[in-house]
Amino acid sequence: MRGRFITFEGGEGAGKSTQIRRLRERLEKAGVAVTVTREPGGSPGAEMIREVLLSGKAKSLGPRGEAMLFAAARADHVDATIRPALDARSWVLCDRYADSTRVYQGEAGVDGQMLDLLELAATAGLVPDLTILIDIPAEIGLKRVEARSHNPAGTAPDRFEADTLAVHERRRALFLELAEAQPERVTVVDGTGDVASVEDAIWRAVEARLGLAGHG
Ligand code: Z5A
Repeated sequence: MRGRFITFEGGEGAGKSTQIRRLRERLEKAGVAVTVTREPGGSPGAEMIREVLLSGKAKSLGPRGEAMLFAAARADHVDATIRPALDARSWVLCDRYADSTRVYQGEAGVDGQMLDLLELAATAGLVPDLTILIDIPAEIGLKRVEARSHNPAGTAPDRFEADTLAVHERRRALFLELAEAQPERVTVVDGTGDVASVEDAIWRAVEARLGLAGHG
């Protein structure tokens, strides 16, 4: 049996990376093999494209050009990392996937038909079994990212974090619209609670939606 494919979505500082680490630990304790990966990136070719995108070097290509680069990175990631892991019966936990292109590049003006074409080209039909949307007000997420950037181990804001609060709020609304349109795939988890309570909500969603029987 093939592994399960779970993606995490949400705005900056929503807690995706934190919760992926926690879910990985819980799944491994339950005897499930887990592969953690991220977008843009997750394979050697896609990590090269990540650097170009997040540094802002590709901004001059415009939203459509950036969308194409995200799609090129995703195609390599799907082929080199995600499909082989699923075929090896590993559960794949992926920090962002195609919904992020819909929201970020869609908000920036790339039209729906173009996004459909790019998604098909990049994923060749690989759709997540479950998408966890961690929802928080943009202001809270940005404060978390800001606090992290003051930490000596933290990172400076990237090309997309630097956008205005209004842009971040529109992205949040688009993520919620997407979840409402596809409730069978996307579950919304309130990300404003403490790390442990968000972790529990995600675990309940994974148990309810995917179950664990037959794995491990
Ligand atoms: N992008 C795009 O435009 N199109 C696409 O197709 C794709 C991506 C795939 C990737 O950035 C950027 O690319 C992204 C969208 C765009 N825009 N930005 N920026 P990234 O991979 O570098 O970053 P990110 O995905 O936005 O993740 P993030 O900002 O690092 O956030 P996170 O992973 O959701 O959060 P975290 O690292 O787990 O937590 C952030 C901080 O909050 C950290 O200090 C935690 O300790 C703290 N935290 C976490 N949870 C909590 C709770 N519950 N309470 C309090 N504090 C918490």
